[in-house]
Amino acid sequence: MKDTQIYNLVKKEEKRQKEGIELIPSENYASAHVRKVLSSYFVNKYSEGYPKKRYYGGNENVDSVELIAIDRAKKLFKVPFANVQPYSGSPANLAVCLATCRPGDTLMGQALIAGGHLTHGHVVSATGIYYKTAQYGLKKEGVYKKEDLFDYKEIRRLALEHRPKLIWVGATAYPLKFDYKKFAEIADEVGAYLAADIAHVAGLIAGGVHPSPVPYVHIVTTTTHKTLRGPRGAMIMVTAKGLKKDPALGDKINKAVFPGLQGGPHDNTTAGIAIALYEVAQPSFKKYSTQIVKNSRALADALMKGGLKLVGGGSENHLILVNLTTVLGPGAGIFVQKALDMVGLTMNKNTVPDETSSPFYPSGIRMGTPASTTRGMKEKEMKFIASKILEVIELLKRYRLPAKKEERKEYIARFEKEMASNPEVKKIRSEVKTLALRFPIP
Ligand code: DSN
Repeated sequence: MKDTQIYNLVKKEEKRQKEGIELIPSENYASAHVRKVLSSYFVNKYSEGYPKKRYYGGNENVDSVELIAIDRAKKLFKVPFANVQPYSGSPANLAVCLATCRPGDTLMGQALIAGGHLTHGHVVSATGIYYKTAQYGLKKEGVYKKEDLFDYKEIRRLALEHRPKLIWVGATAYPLKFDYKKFAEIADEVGAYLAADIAHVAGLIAGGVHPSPVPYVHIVTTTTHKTLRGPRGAMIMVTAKGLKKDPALGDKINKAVFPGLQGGPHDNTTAGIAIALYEVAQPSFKKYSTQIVKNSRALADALMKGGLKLVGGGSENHLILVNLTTVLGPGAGIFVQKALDMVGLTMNKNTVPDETSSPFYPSGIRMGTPASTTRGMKEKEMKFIASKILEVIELLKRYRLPAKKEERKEYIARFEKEMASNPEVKKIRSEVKTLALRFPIP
């Protein structure tokens, strides 16, 4: 029996990934070993509980796998406690809230519109529904300069006013390094737990090219599939500072993950996490993470030379956030995302800190270099990619997002039709494909 419908889609997705260049900064290619273990016999097992304390039998091999994954996480990030069971980043963050706050307590995080994550207390997330939240943004002025974009005076003022139990530091769209010490000073002053969500930069931290929050924060969460190049999953770690503040914090995290929030862990994913952490600990990963940052800087520099305005005045990590307003008007992210998709350059539309449009029609695009660097691309290829992005943007200069909402759907459909038959788009598509095929995916 063969389900040809799904099989054909798998083949199509393989072709899409091979022939295009992935620039979404939160995506990457897991190694062949990681992908293989995801379809191993561990996929069949139930193992609620924790190693040596399971509810069902037959878990002797699962226990060993999970203990190895925990041990590797602890060694890699230099922490005394790790839980590797969260299904992904959002449940991991909710588990942290569950472990540290009671429903109705206040937590604080970076606003989504300013580059933060939904699970740091946005109103539509469970973290903003079951908890009161205070959200901080970036500085009002100077966010296009290469200097720390946080307004610590304002964050401190908010913390003193709202007295949160938990403060989040970490973002999904922030192109510079974090100063975790400054956040710790504020959290310590108000007696809050400080949790660093390092999902985007975990691989850079492990590779030594981004500062580690571990000396300053109590809790660290990360997904395992972004710069860590593992399977889709997550980890929650507690630092020595966290255990000093609350010796039961590890137990509270464990209880929040299971039985608080989840059922049986995905043991095949746990095995994939263990393999990914082994790969991250190899010397070649340091070279990889160093190259991610070099590539991001090269791509950012070439885009700025081409006249684009970048949040943070460039990139210090793996990520670039472009404000398109000056070249294409407000709300132009959708045109750029769609047109670049057509030429095989995948990235996402994103809000910018001084957004004048809306989250669905934002004025920015977000891109990054983890996936292309995994394929072996270097600065030369980044310059080429930047030149193709600039060529596509040039083609878009005659389009503007209609101010009237009811006109947008039709306008965008016409734009897509015109782009699809544009010979220049076809030419760029073929150039991108030629480059992509020179750099195989794992
Ligand atoms: N979806 C992830 C990202 O793209 O940054 C965050 O959850």
